[in-house]
Amino acid sequence: MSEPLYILGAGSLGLLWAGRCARAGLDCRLLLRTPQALQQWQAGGEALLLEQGGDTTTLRVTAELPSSSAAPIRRLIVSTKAWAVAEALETLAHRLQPDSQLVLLQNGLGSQQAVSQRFPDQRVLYASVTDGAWKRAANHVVWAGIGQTLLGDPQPGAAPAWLEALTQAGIDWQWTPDILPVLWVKLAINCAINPITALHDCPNGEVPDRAGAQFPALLADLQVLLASQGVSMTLAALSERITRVIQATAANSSSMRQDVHAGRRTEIDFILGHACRSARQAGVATPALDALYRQLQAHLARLGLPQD
Ligand code: KPL
Repeated sequence: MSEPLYILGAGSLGLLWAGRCARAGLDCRLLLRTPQALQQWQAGGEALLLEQGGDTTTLRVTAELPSSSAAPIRRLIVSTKAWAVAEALETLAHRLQPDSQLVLLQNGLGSQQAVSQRFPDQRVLYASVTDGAWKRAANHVVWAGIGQTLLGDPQPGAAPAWLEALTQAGIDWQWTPDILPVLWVKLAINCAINPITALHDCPNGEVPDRAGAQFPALLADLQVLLASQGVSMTLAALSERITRVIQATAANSSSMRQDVHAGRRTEIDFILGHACRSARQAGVATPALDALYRQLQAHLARLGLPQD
C-alpha cells in the first residue's frame, strides 16, 4: 500500500488498528483531536503500546492534527465514537480528494448514513467490528478479545485492493456484499447487551440474569425491529446469536459500560435511539425496547451524562 493509512480517533479501537498496522510495517498515521493530545503523544516518544495476553509491544506511530497539514488523505479509518464522527470529519474535509476512501468503524447505525450523505464524492465503506479492546493509558491499548471485521459498501461494488494491507496487519476481515443487514444484527446485539450492562454496572455475561423478564421481551422486540428493516431472522436464531456473543464476551465490560465508567458520552442515540426511531418509522411496536431506552436515559441523566 503506497498511500499512508490515516486513523482518525485514538480511542481503544483506533489504537488497536494503528498498533496492528504499525506492527506490520505499514505507513499509518494517527489523527488526534487537540494540540494537547498531540503534545502528550509526542512527549511519549510517539510510542503506542499494544498489549495482548500479557505481552506488550512498543510501536512507533506518527501523529498529527487534521489541520497541521494540507496533505491529501486518501485512505482513512474513522474510529471515533459515533457521536463524534461528523465533527471530526469536518476538521479534515479539506484534505479529502474525490478518490479518497473512508472506512467507518462505528457502533450502532445513523452516523454511517450521515457520513455517506455528507461525502457523496468519496467511497464510504462501513464496518462491523467485534474485537474487544480497552485503554490502560492514552497510548496503551489492551486487545482483550480477538474478533472479526466485516467490511462492505452500502452501494454495490467490489472490495478495494488496498484493503489487502489489513490482512498483512493481521486484521481478520472479510468483504460482505450486503453490509447493512450485518450492521442491523450488530445493532440488535448492542441493544440487548450494552444498555443492561450500563444500567446494572455488570459485565456482559450477567446480562440475561440482571435483565430478568425484560430480556426475552427485548429479544422479541429486536426480532420485530430487524424484520421491519428487511432482516429476517427467527426469534430462536436471534436469541442464539445474542447468547453466543454474551458467552464469548462474558468477562468483558461493554463499550457503553466503559463510557459510563469514564464519565463519557455514550452511544445511546446510535444504538437504542436509532432502533426506537426506526421501529416507529416502520410502524412496528417495540414496547420493551422503548422502555429500556427511557430507563437508560433516566439513568444517564441521574449520572449527569448526556441522554443522546
Ligand atoms: O460490541 C460490543 C460493545 O461492547 O459495544 C459487545 C458485542 C457488546 C461486546 O462488548
